Amino acid sequence: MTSTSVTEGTGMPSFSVLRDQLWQAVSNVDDTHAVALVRHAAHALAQAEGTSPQTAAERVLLELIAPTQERVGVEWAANTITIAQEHAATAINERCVSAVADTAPATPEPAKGRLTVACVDGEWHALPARLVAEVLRLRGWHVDYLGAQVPTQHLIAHLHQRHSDAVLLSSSIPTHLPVAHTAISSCQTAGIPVIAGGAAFGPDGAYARLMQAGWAANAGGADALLTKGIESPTVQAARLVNADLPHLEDQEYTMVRQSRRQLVKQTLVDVEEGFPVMRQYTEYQRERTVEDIDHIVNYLATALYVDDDALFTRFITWTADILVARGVPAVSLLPALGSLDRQLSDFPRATCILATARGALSVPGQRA
Ligand code: B12
Repeated sequence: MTSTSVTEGTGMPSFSVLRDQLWQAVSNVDDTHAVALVRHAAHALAQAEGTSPQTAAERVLLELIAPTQERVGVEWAANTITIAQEHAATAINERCVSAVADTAPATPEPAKGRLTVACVDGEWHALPARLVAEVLRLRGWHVDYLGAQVPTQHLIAHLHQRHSDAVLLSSSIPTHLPVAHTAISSCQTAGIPVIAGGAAFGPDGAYARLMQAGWAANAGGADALLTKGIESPTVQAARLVNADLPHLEDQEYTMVRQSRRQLVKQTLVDVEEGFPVMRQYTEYQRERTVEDIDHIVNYLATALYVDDDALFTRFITWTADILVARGVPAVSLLPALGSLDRQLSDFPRATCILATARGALSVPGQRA
């Protein structure tokens, strides 16, 4: 990683050492140490390299805090930290973001333009959006940061009230894509350009393009796009989101969404039949199982929405890895997938998506 060598010879520890130190601090729930460390890193980097406080702050946000936050996810997935530790670490990283942002003065006027950064409705992952907002602010934009789960109608009202030049929408969880699509088309209908970002939109932003939105992998990419000038959509009568997705005509998405409860219920019955031991589950274990099945149905519906079996397969293999890390064999997902396959036998796209995921789970020697 180039960042490691950049600090060489400056008397500053390398970014990889700093990342380890920050990880130690957040995993020990030592917020005082974590905040002091990132603040010191921002000051020391600006001095050592003679860069502006804004550039140094951006690098600390993206090369120190963001990877540490990603590691939180990796360690949780590997079952090496608890959910409580994950929450504590995230809270500390949020404090670190504020501390680093405060090391660089506010945007000198006039700003490059006025932006709104928000998470789509239902989306709790605010930290990725916060990082984007802070970096754009450091790069000279005036940014209104609205945080987690912003209902679309309130977002639109805000954009009008504040005369935003563009809106940046963040989503981490793919099951929010249908809602994100509505938000994108509503903003565009109001004449405001949209840049979408975050893991939900797919590895290369394919789902953002499907929804006719701009896309950037990170804040730097968004800055470049905005500076170049993204096309302002012509104000038009409410754009029907279905026009972007002709495959929705087959109604498979709508039917799966509408019968979601029944699908979850029947899948639970079928899985219990296959695993009588489940009848001895505690109330808590049963609730978690229902929740897991509900996630599976929800991801299946989302894969139908964007017409991409890879979305569902990524979710199933991710779930399998989580289960394996907790001592549960990945094949335990197969009965649920089999039950859904039987219940949805009249739906060709759904059965095809399920078959691809089952194939990915059944690769011999893997995840069993
Ligand atoms: C912290 C965290 C939470 C916190 C969020 C708190 C907060 N204030 O943000 C809480 C506990 C609330 C949470 C909840 C859940 N989470 Co969570 N969470 C995470 C975790 C560990 C970190 C997220 C993060 O901050 N990442 C760090 C940032 C830097 O990375 P990033 O997302 O890639 O963002 C960068 C770019 O994508 C880009 N970007 C992002 N947005 C935008 C927008 C624009 C416009 C642009 C241009 C760029 C851009 O720039 C960012 C900065 O460089 C991730 C693991 C991970 N690896 O990300 C899981 C993760 C995202 N969560 C996950 C899950 C499953 C959930 C829950 C469903 C759990 C549950 N069963 O309830 C819920 C969902 C809640 C909801 N409705 O949204 C899964 C998702 C898996 C999947 N395949 O869908 C992950 C991947 C966990 C894992 N390791 O597997 N979570």
